[in-house]
Amino acid sequence: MVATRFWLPLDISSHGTAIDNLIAYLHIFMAVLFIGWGIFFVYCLIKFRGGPGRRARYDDIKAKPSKYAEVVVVAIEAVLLVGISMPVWASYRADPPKDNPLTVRVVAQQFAWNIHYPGPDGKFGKTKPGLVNEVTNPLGLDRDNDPNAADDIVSINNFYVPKGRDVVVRLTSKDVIHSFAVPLLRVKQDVIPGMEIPVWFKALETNDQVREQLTRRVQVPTDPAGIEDFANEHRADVFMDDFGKNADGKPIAVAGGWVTDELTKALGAAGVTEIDVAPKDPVNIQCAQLCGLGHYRMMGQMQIVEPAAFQEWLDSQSGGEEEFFEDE
Ligand SMILES: [Cu+2]
Repeated sequence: MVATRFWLPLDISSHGTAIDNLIAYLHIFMAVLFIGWGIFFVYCLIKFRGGPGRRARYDDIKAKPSKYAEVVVVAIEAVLLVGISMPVWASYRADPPKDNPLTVRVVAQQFAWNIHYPGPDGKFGKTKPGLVNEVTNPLGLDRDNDPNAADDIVSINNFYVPKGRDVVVRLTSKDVIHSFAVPLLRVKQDVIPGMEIPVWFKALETNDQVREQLTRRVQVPTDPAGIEDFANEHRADVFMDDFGKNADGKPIAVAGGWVTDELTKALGAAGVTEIDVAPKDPVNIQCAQLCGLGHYRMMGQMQIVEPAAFQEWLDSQSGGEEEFFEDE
């Protein structure tokens, strides 16, 4: 809780609190160690320094207190590892959830995330490297010969999941090592070509709820020169409210719309001085391994929605070749 408030991003994951507490304990203990050893170091520099008629000492210190300090440090480290880290890791990583999880394959490539859903039959279709077409069939799904593949759904960079349900992600890569990282869900796992590695999470909030929490009030620039900078700064943001109407009765800015320089200008002209904005896609999927020249743009979005809306989205994806372009 404290950690989220001061230095970690928002936590919307069912296992997030345990991870955040662990990070906080480690930092507190490391701070204590850092200060303690720092003081001891300076003490030794002064106490054993050389001077007129005296050589600096390099040999072991035989005193008992330093030995006891070592033992205490080792004991605390053992508690951190065995008592705190390992239980968190065991409960989070040991067994995938079995209670009706949503299972999805995620295939990383330079520089995109291919999200593969099994479709209504619940079975992943076969993929063949020879069928890969980067435009129409990035996974090489064998839709013609494998009945399981016919209804599979592939989405690029847009990972739809329902709120409140366990999601098991089977991670693999088409080319190099990537890392599937979703900071808000406290998930990070290396993605290795030739291996399939499972990772799982349960999202406790939808994107709409996250956006509400990340809403911030900003000043509309009055100086026309500042408008371009303002729009640049907020290029990933949308309006959170409707803002007024212009002279002919048309709305100026509507909730959910992008913050652009035209709209900012129009708002300024209409006398609006403050607006509420929030990130359009607040839950990012990042690649956490430097995987090539385009690594920086290997960014996907989690679309966490209510279960009913998720089902609607699934139904709208017919399982064909065209649906990629809707998501782009
Ligand atoms: Cu990558």
